[in-house]
Amino acid sequence: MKKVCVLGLGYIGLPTASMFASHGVQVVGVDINLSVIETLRRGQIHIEENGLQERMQIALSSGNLRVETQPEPADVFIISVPTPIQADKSSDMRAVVSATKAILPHLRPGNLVILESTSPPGATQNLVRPILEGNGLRAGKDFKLAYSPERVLPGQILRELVENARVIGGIDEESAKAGRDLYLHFVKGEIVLTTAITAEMVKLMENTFRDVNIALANEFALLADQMGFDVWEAITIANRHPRVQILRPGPGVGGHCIAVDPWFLVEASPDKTKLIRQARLVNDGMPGYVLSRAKRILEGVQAPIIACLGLTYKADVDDIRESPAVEVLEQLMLAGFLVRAHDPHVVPPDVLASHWANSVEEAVHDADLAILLVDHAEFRGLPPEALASMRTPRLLDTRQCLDQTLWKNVSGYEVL
Ligand code: SAJ
Repeated sequence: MKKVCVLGLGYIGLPTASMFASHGVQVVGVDINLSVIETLRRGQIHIEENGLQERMQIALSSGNLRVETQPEPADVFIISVPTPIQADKSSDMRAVVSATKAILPHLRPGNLVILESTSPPGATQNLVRPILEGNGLRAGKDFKLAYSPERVLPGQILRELVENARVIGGIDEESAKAGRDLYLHFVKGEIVLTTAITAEMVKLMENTFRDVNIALANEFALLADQMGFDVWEAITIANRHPRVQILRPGPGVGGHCIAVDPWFLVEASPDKTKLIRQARLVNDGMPGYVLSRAKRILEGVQAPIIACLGLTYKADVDDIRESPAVEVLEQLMLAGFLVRAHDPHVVPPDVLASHWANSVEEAVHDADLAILLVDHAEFRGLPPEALASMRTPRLLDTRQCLDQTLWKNVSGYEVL
């Protein structure tokens, strides 16, 4: 029976810790944020994720999961802390460095250390390994070290943790095999073993693939606006081709993964990543494009009020990190528009308290334009009557998520 210490109890660490614990493994979950630990000790979770509350309670009541603010001796250490980018788009690896340093006093011969945080290529070998070797133990000889990225989709994390294929990149073959034995506790998908740098690149390539493809869809939407064709219809028809699968345009790309990870590649090799960089810039330009559409729609309207529906980075989650919807809201405010915001999944941050509406009705009342920024389930079924109390009913649907049979010919309705 192994004891696993999971460092970082966020969107990845908490589901992973709960999953191991509910499959009979003794787990110590560690987070430096005391309020997270207190919330978890009360049996509550600090993030929204389908089924996680129940899974965590099963883990806690089994006695297999404990949560602490400091790591302790274990057989396996899993690092799942945030790796954001800084203002200049370079990677911020401080959390990985400090989590690795926190493991060091507890590292014993025979241990396995796994880095799960999305990291720049080479981080396992060049950043984590030297820190862990600081007390004289040698990676590969005295302890095992591997990189195994999380590839789960927020909103479906618990299912995908089990069913997705899992890649484990060892600094040597023994490390990769030890990782496989560990994840076999709950992973039912294929487990693929490779080298650490390949596993790091697999993760970055997957998210970059998606980012570049979304950028292409967004660029088609910009062309459609200029040339006067319906981008959604054109994409639907193009996708009937057996080898074409164009993604969906939208107000931009958010979240802590796809909007971030491609920059790790740009940082690693600026010369070789021109397409990747350009795709990031296209996607980051979309909130500004939504602003320009709003300005065009509201030309000549005196002191217009805009209702923003949805603030999260995508549908049916509570995560507003790197959210293009928040960026749109901020740009509208900077441009001097009066705004209201409503999102059924979000507790309003203090800065938005005076702009917050608790329902769609409250948000659109007397407004001149509603901008649908997130295709939450709560919004998808909105009927045109939902706009009845607006000063003039106008809706910009940036996700084409409303029922087109109801909305297509409604006056004041536009899609991105
Ligand atoms: N988006 C579009 N158009 C699309 C698809 C997505 O504008 O056609 C936008 C979304 O609205 C959102 C952003 O892109 O703002 C990203 O959403 P997503 O659903 O594509 O991905 P994430 O960030 O929730 O999760 C991704 C997943 N990666 C891939 O699909 C390659 C997931 O599997 C990863 O585990 C996750 O990143 C991660 O943690 O890296």
